[in-house]
Amino acid sequence: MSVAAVPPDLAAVAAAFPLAGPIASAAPYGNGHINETYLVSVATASGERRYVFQKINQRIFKNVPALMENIARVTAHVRAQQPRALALVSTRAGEIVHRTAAGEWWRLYDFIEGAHTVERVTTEAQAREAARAFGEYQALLVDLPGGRLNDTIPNFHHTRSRFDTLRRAVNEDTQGRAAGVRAEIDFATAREADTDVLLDLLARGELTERVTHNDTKINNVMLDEVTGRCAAVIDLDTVMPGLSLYDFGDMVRTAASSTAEDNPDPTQMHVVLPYFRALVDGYLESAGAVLNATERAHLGFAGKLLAFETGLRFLTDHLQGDVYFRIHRPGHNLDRARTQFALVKSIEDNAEAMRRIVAAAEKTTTVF
Ligand code: ADP
Ligand code: GN1
Ligand code: MG
Repeated sequence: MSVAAVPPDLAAVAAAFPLAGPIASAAPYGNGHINETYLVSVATASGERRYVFQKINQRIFKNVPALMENIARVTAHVRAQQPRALALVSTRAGEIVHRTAAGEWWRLYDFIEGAHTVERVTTEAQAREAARAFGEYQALLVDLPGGRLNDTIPNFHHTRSRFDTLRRAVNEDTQGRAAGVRAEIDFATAREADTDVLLDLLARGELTERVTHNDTKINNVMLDEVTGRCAAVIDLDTVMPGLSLYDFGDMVRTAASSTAEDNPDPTQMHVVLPYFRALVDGYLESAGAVLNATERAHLGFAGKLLAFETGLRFLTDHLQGDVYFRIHRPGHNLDRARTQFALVKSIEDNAEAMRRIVAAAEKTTTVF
């Protein structure tokens, strides 16, 4: 899992927090594309205790205090109802995040024991539980006190603006890569109209802004080792105002897909209908009462939109020189874009079957 060496200043960062004992070990952890995550173990009189340190990516998160304020509010609210949920550990000075002399931002979470994340769904039960958990999270946040959360990345899931950014990247072509990705650019251009569908519904008042997670990748939910039930929803950097369909769509993208998002062979990517059915069932079980008819009717479309949007973002990053998503090999973002677009195509080809799945779960008419 390791992606980097332990930074030499981790011990100094750790000193800012009231750890339960001296550090016994520290190692890079997880497979995220954005932040740097470290698992730190400390020795205590009663045995080992573990923590998760994260260095927040400031290139992407421009206003870390606003982001951390969101996380502190959301974790406090959720923990009142889910004792095992993600818990921030404040610094010795009582701050929710630590700023080093060099200007880096670090935060600390208690390690959630007895649970793990998965990179791929392998059973319908897992898909159902992940969707139920994210849906429950959504439902818990309906009555979050304290007013609107901060927009930590403006227009994060504004698919029209993601499309326009791709178009600009193509025109600027700073890396001279556009000629090599004509087919992908054409694929995106042919689907431009999709980018406005949810935004138009929002403008017409048929969709409602809610507090959403906005990064409901399957590896952002921790499942209990023994029961397989959700232990905690994690990775709250993008918790902010959004559409519930973005949350559902990203689950479809990552949990109802046949292979990893970066498989270099896009022919291996397709939508997995039994997992899609499990996601619909799980999400409706917990969030069904919160969702309106338009939301429920667009569950299938949301999967296509999020795969499309994420493909647009990967393709844009490829054209711009891989400045946003961490890459592990040359062409990594292009592989990711191609494989996302293969998923879009597969969802288009399976639209009728998906419509029937939602209708069966819903017993109402769905649109796609
Ligand atoms: P990123 O934004 O880079 O994806 P995450 O917050 O998702 O970062 O953390 C990366 C990985 O670290 C997760 O997929 C999970 O496996 C692990 N992780 C994160 N927070 C915790 C925690 N509190 N307890 C246990 N594991 C965690
Ligand atoms: C990033 O941080 P991580 O790996 O959970 C990204 C998501 C993308 C995802 C694609 C803040 O998520 O929006 O969908 O990669 N997070 C941010 O794998 O941009
Ligand atoms: Mg993550």
